[in-house]
Formats: sequence, structure tokens, C-alpha cells
Amino acid sequence: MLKLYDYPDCPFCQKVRVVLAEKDLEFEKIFVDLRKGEQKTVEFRRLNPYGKVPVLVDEDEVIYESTVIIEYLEDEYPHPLLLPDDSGARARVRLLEDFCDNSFTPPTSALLHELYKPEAERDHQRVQQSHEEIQRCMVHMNQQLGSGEYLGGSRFTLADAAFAPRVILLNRMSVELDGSLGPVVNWIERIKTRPSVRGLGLL
Ligand SMILES: N[C@@H](CCC(=O)N[C@@H](CS)C(=O)NCC(=O)O)C(=O)O
Repeated sequence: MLKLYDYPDCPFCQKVRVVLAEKDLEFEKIFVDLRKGEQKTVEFRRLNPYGKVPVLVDEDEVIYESTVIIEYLEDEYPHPLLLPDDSGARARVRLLEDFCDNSFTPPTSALLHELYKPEAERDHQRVQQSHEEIQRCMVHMNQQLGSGEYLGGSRFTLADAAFAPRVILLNRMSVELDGSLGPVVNWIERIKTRPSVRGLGLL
């Protein structure tokens, strides 16, 4: 059986779990306690030299980096397909996944980190800056979505899986999406209905 070295709140682990659920793949979850530094042990670094979760083990294959993991799952377990058929569209989905990991997820992590603190201890400048970065990302996503249901048009994709764990929390983070972002608002509502995303237990 597949094994996933996982941490519950990690958005990169959550992205992999959404893809596993979309493909209806059973897996064993192995909890790595990041607070205890278990990801930096010699044994764990044998699995992932970066000392980070997620790591996927599929028999003899050990794969780390969430983007590489979900590409592997797409290659090895292609049903249902989570990338478009056309190579240009596939490249666009990969670019959006990269945009998610590098531009969208970091300010959401920074914002959540501040919001977990008592109000008096928050860095309000960091809160404001994170809000602005998230808004900029959502404007970009609005342009990218156009009239599509998902980032691959009618098909839910690897990029949608990457955005899912954090776009579904935007309300809770008090990120307001105004009327000009209708496509993004509808996209988020659609993402929230997917069993793979509901299975994260965040809603
Ligand atoms: N680029 C990596 C990022 C993974 C990552 O940042 N994981 C975090 C948890 S969300 C982690 O393991 N942090 C522990 C550490 O850096 O010591 C991926 O996509 O898999």
C-alpha cells in the first residue's frame, strides 16, 4: 500500500491527500511530528534530504516534493486524469500549481500564523501585507479562470488540488473577495463541494 509521511496542517501534504482522494487511492498515513523535529532525523533525511513532509513511498519508490509526488501519481495512477490532454494547457496548469506554491500559499501561511496569535501579539503590518498579496493572487486567478469551472476548464486538475487547502479557508482568514472576482468566488464554492477536499476535514 502507498505510504504518505504527513503532517495534518501542512498545505503541501493536504495537496497530495486531495490528489490521492481524487484518484481513490488507499494509503497509510505516517505522522511526522514537525514540532518535535522528526523531519530532521537521520532516518527521515534518508527519505527526503530536504527534511520536509510530504514524502510518498510506493513500494521501492521514495518520492518527495509535493509537485513531484502528484506528477508521479498522475503518471502511475492516471484514472481519473488530473491534467488536460493538450500540452499547452498542461503547461498552464503546471504554471498555476507553481504560482500557488510560491506566491499564494506563503502569504496564507504567514496570515494564519498571525491569526493563531492573540490579537495584541499580532504583527499587523504582516497581516496587512499578507492580505494584499493574497488579493493580488486572486486577481491573477480570476483572469486565469475566465469562464472555466476549474483550472483545466471542465476538469479538476493538479493545480486546483494545490489551491484547495487554502482557498477554502479564505473566509475564515477574513479575506474578502469583491464582486469583480465572481469567477474566483464560484471556483472556490465548486472546490468546497468536492469530496476529496471535504475529506481534509477543514470545512
Ligand atoms: N516544496 C516542498 C515544501 C514542503 C514543506 O515546506 N513542508 C513543511 C511543512 S508544510 C515542512 O516539512 N517543514 C519542516 C521544516 O522545514 O523543518 C513541497 O512542495 O513538498
